[in-house]
Amino acid sequence: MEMQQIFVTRPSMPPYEEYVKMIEPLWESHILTNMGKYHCELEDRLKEYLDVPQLSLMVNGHMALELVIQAFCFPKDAEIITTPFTFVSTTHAIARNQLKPVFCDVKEADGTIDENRIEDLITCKTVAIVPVHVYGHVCNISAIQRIAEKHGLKVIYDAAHAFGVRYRGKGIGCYGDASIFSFHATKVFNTIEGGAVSFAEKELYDRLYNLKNFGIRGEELVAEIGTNAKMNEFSAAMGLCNLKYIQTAIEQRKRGYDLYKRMLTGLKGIRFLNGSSEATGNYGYFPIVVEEEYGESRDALYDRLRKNGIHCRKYFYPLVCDQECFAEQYRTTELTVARRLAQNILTLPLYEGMGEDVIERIVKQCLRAGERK
Ligand code: T4K
Repeated sequence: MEMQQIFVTRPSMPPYEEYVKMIEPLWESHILTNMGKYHCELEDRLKEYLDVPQLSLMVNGHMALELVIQAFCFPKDAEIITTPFTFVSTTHAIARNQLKPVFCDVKEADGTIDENRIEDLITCKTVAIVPVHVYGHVCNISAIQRIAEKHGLKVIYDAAHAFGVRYRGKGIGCYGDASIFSFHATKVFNTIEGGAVSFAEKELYDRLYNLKNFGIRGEELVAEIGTNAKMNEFSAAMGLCNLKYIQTAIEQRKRGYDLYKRMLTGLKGIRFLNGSSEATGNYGYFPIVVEEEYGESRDALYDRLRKNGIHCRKYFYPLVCDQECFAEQYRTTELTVARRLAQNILTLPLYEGMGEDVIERIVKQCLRAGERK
């Protein structure tokens, strides 16, 4: 019998009939995009679910970040302090705005930006901080806010991984000047491709609207130079269907996450990253750190799992600053922890509806190399 292949994630999908029923009216209306009915409905529903004051829906998480950075109109060549331990999109969004990323080290415990190292990197050119709630782990929001206020900087959170996370009783998108979310197929909540920006300042809504719709304000009026980053009706319909099941999706992920933790706890050389105790989790990822005492390198474990049909990911290796497109282009900073983490990190498969037997199969492979403490 052929071995079942397991991938790092598997998109959540609503019941087929529900989606088909949802998209059927599109054959009547023929309105397929450009802020249609489902687009507006999803924008409202997400504002409510994410518990944020303002929200603008986008075609994907990347454009959400690229456009919100653009919306703040920072001077060209200004510097933005960010993390190298992220998906390349975070840095691309900064660089594509002709701004300079300055990479700050991260923390061993959760992989988020090390707030104690930010101030040393601030120069007269610094305009903003773009931290990432990596794996849905919440950054040290109060410390970052204090630094930003002291130096007059904007804070734009890359919350691509943090859908539905609540911190100190509020939606995660309420913090900082803005946050972006990703609704990509591989995320906790998906619209196939999609994303959003959340923010407090009302005026930002019009600005983002212009940027995502060519700056069009009327049939004969283009008010500014924008691009096209609108979400279409098929994606919005997928979002409306998936949103109905989000609670179950997160609960199922939590069950998988807890089972992994129970079964791997005590395995020599395997360390977990922990999110803040003041935040709720969305269990989007299950990263482990493979340390020396494990007796096998992260890469060897990755290869062995792969040979056994288990396709993990080294999220996030190599560090973004070491990628060919960025290497040696920006100011060098000390990134000891980030380098070590990137070298040892492995994200194990986790998704909605993942069977216990699948997790047991993965854990069995991990146990083969490690020794119980
Ligand atoms: N900021 C951060 C911190 C991010 O992590 C991301 C995206 C962004 C910003 C930008 O948001 P978006 O513009 O993407 O909305 C994946 C995702 O494509 C990406 O969304 C995500 N982060 C990143 C962490 O992971 P890849 O290159 O690893 O994806 P891929 O296609 O190799 O998929 C991984 C596995 O998932 C596959 O082995 C199989 C499975 N899969 C994938 C897709 C696309 C499926 O089963 N079905 C599918 O449709 O980047």
